[in-house]
Amino acid sequence: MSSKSNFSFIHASDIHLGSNQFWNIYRSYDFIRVFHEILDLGIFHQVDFILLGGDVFTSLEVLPENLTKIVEILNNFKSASNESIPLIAIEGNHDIRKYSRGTRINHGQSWLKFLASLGLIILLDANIEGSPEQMFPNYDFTKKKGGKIQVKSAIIYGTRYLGQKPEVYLPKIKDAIKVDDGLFHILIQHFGIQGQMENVPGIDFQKVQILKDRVDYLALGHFHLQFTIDNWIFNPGSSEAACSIDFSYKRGIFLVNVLKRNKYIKHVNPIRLRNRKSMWRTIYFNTQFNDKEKMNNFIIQKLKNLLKNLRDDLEPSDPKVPLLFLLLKGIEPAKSCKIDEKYLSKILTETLPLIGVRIYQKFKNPLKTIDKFF
Ligand SMILES: [Mn+2]
Repeated sequence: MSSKSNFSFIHASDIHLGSNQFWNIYRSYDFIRVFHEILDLGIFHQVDFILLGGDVFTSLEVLPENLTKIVEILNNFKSASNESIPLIAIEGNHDIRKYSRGTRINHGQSWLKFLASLGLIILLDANIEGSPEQMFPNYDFTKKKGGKIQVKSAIIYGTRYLGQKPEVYLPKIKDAIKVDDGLFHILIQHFGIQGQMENVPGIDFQKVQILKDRVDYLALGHFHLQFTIDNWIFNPGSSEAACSIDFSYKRGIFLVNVLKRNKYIKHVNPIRLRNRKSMWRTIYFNTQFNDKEKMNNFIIQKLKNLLKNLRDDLEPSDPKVPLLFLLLKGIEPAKSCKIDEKYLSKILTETLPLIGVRIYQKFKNPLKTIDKFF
């Protein structure tokens, strides 16, 4: 068995680099740290390549300090791996998204193109409107462009995010993928499958199945919840919790080993990443507060007690230092005692071994209840 026909790779997605989640400095670094961890895992497992299924960046707006760190990490990875582990990416909807207006702009810019121009990643994209023969040109290392690349006996095809109706392109993609070349076919796409996440639209599985005889491993990104279908479709989920709900999802990366016997056999192992710890706590107000200081002290004392087992000897950059989601329930404080979430979160973070506090107010207003009654 020649080693050329066996290979391994990591499949990650939805890294959301550049996120300034909750305007928290430690959170913004968490996304970069986890990306670093993925690259380290690539070196540790000596994989042949790493796939990034889109949403590598959270938006076009990235602070210079963060981009500097990302480029530094990629340069270090390049030398630590002796330039032997290509990072192969596609653009997701977030990579081309302008955060401040929340709308997509179609100027074709992305930080992934910038990283590709520096030779730090391989960015795949297809001539989606071209004929099947023109659709996936081989990656050109001088132009830093192309739709497919071969690594060992794997051939990786990729396109950018295809919009809300990617299924219209699937028959064309199928026709463009070569049959019977003896290679293991990977297709990277940024879309979800209908039914894998509640209330989130995706493509109908039946429509994706036309790719089945051309693609051995469909590498997806987009849905932040991890899923696999029929040992054929793989979605690792977001690598850090990119929004509040993500904290509750199963997420991570896949480490894939492919062996060539008379056909290809793949072993896909999910790996969990060292994510930021988070916790939910609830405090009930049994009386109506009308003194702000008393109320704040009540919350602090309650939390000190609820969190007394937390370690206070860790640096906040350590992901074991938690982010707290605080739910306030019970009797709504008096109008004069309105909760200043920003201030309260600040004093709680200064007092307790936490990196930040998100406050949710779910009070019952006794007066309103009576009003309704009459
Ligand atoms: Mn995403």
